[in-house]
Amino acid sequence: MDHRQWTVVGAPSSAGAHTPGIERAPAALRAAGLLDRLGADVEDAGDVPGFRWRPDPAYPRGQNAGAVAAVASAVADRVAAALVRGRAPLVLGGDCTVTVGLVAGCARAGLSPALVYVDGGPDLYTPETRANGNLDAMGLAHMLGLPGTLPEVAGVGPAVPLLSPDRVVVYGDSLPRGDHERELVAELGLTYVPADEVHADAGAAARRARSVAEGGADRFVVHFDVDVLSFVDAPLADVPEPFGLSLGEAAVTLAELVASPRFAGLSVTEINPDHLPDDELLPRFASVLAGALTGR
Ligand SMILES: [Mn+2]
Repeated sequence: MDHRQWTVVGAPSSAGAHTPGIERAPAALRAAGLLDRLGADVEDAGDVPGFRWRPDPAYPRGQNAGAVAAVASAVADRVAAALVRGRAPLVLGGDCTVTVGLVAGCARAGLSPALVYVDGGPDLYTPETRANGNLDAMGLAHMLGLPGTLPEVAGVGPAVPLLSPDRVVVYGDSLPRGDHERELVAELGLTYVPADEVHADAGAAARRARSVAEGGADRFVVHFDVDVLSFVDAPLADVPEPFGLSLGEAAVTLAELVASPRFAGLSVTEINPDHLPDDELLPRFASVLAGALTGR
């Protein structure tokens, strides 16, 4: 896997979050040594213009939608430029809506990718179902073009919707039965690999996700929200989740997905540097992540 040529794109934006903080993650990941660990041929495409969260009283149910769309569009440009040069984009968020940019960038490069959505929740809310109005809980809903989603965010790519349900794998959450998003996953017919399946055998769970993604499209991308991790084990996320995967389970998952010849790119989202308990966790995370991405 050392042959994979990564192009890092920073997206320092918390536009879709509840509060500021995660816009500082790309700089923190660079300072933690992530790029040095990504092989000899890593390239840094720099940061897109960022946005620090602020309240959006003009549209409380879909806050900062214009900024979310602008950031995603700028990410899409740099992702497309990397893909057409045969490189693998690694998008450093930023909030989860940067993945709209990853998928839209694939579309701008002429691909119709599948998406493996590794996240503590599948981000299937819409402005109608999310009172907080934080768009980072609505990214996948916008890529699927669900009713009630905002045209400026759903329309970042050349195609609307960007994704069809048969090209989506929802991976790693611990949502209880009866949960709104979990019911939507079933209703939409998305492939579902819950946390329990990963705990039982992370390699097997990842192989199932990979095989569905490989069968769904010529290429696929991966979204990795660190809130899929158990917050007590790895307190990185903007929004703490009590249940979750271990860092080791996430690493096994990412390594399996990135090893696929159909893998096209990855986003890493929702790291809040203010939540780090010490100076050790982020370098350790960067090392584990880079190991998974380079097959080491
Ligand atoms: Mn998320």
